[in-house]
Amino acid sequence: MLLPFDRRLAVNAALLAVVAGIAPATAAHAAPAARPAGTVQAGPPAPDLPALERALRNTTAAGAPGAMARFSGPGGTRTRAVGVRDRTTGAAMDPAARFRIGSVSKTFTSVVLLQLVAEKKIGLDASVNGHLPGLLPDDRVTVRHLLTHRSGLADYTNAMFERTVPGFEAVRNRVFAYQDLVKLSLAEPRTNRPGAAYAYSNTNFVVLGMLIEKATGRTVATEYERRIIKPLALRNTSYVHPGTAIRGLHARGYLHPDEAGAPLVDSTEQTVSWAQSAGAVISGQADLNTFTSALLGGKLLPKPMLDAMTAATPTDSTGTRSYGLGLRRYDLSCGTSVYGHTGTVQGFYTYAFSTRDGRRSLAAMANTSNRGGANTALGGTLEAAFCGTGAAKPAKGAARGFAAAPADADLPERHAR
Ligand code: HEL
Repeated sequence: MLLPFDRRLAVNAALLAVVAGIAPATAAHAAPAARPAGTVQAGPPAPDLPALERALRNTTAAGAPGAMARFSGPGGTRTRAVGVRDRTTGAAMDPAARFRIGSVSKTFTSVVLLQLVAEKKIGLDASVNGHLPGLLPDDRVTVRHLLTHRSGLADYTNAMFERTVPGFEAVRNRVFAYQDLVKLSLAEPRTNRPGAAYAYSNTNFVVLGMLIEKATGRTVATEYERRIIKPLALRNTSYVHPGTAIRGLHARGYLHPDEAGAPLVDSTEQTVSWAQSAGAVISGQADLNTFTSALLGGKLLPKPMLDAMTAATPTDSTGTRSYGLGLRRYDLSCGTSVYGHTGTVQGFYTYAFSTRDGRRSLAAMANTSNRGGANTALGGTLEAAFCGTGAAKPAKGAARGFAAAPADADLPERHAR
C-alpha cells in the first residue's frame, strides 16, 4: 500500500483486476477450501432483481424522473434503470450515465486523509489547529472529530438551504474559498463540545479538505486523482469545481421545490462550491462499485486505517445506522452490514455501499432531491441487492424502502423531506 505512486499504480491495477473479476483472487479473496461431498455451499444471497426493480419503480412513483442501480458480486454484475435521465429529450435513464454523488465524496476525502495519517503527515488525534493554526476557536477539535462528525462545528448549509430553491439559486454559480465556508459555520454557535455527540455537518469535511491541501501542498482534486481515481482507473469520476457542467453521458438532475405542485427545477449545472471536499465529486455507478469494493477489500488503505474507518457508532435510535470515519454502516434486515455513503445534492440522490469484504457492492441513483419519499424508496435497493429474497418484508402500511428503518433516519428534519 502506501508505496511510491508508480508502484502503487501497478499494484492497484493488479488488485483492481481481481475486484473486477478478470484475474484470479489473491489471499484476501481466496476460493474456499473444497467442501465435503453432499454439503450445500452457504454463499451470499443472490440479489433479488424483481425487488430491485420494484424499489426503482417506487422511486419514480415517489417523484423521481428516473432511477437506476448497479449490483456487482461473485455472480457478476446486474444493472436496472427506469424512467428518464432527461425530461426535455425524454432520453431513458442509462446505467452508464454520470451524476453528482454529493456526500459520497466524503468517503473519497476520508480515504485521502487516512492515507496521509498512515504516511504520518497528519495525526488522527491531533488538534486541527496544530495543523491549521488559529483556524478554529477551540484547540480541542481533533481530526478524528471531523471525520466522525463530532466536532460541534455547525453545518452552514442548514441556513443556506433553509428555503430550497432560493437557497440553491443563490449559490449555484458562486465560488467560495474554503475559508468562506468555515467562516459561515463559525458565525453560528457550536452544536456541542468537541467529541460530545454526533451531529452531521458539511463543515467537518470542508476543514478536512483544507487539511489535505495543507499537508500535501496540492489541491484536493489532485489528491483524489493521484490516490484514488488513477489507481482504480475510475474513468467516469472527477472532482469538478468550480466548473458547472457534467461532461459526457450524464443524467440531468431535478430539484423538487418546497411548494407543493411547483414545477421541478433543472439543477444539473452548478459549481457545488458550497460543498467542495464535502460533496463535489461526479461519478458513475460502475466507478462507485469499483471504489467501494476496492476500499472495503483493503486496496486503498492499510488494515489499521480501514479498521478505524469501519469502526462505526450508532447514529439513530434503531441502532441500525452507524457512522465511522467518513463512512456509514447500515445493518440490513437479513443481518448483513454494508458500508459506504449516501449523497444528496440538488437533483441527485445516491447510495454507494459494499459488504465488509468488498465482494458485493451496490450503487443506486435517482435524478431528483428534496423528495424524502423518493430517497427512502431508493434505499430499498440495498435490501433487494444484499439480502436477496431473504429481506424482511415491510409491515403493511409502512413506507416502502428500508424494512428496518428509513434511509434518512439519522438526518435532521431539513434533509429528511
Ligand atoms: S445532507 C445528507 C447527505 N449529505 C449532506 C450533503 C450530502 N448534502 C447537503 O448538505 C445538501 C443539502 C441540501 C439538499 C437539498 C436537496 O434536497 O436537494 N435540500 C434542501 O435544500 C432542503 N431545504 C445528510 C442527506 C448524506 O446522505 O450524507 O450529500
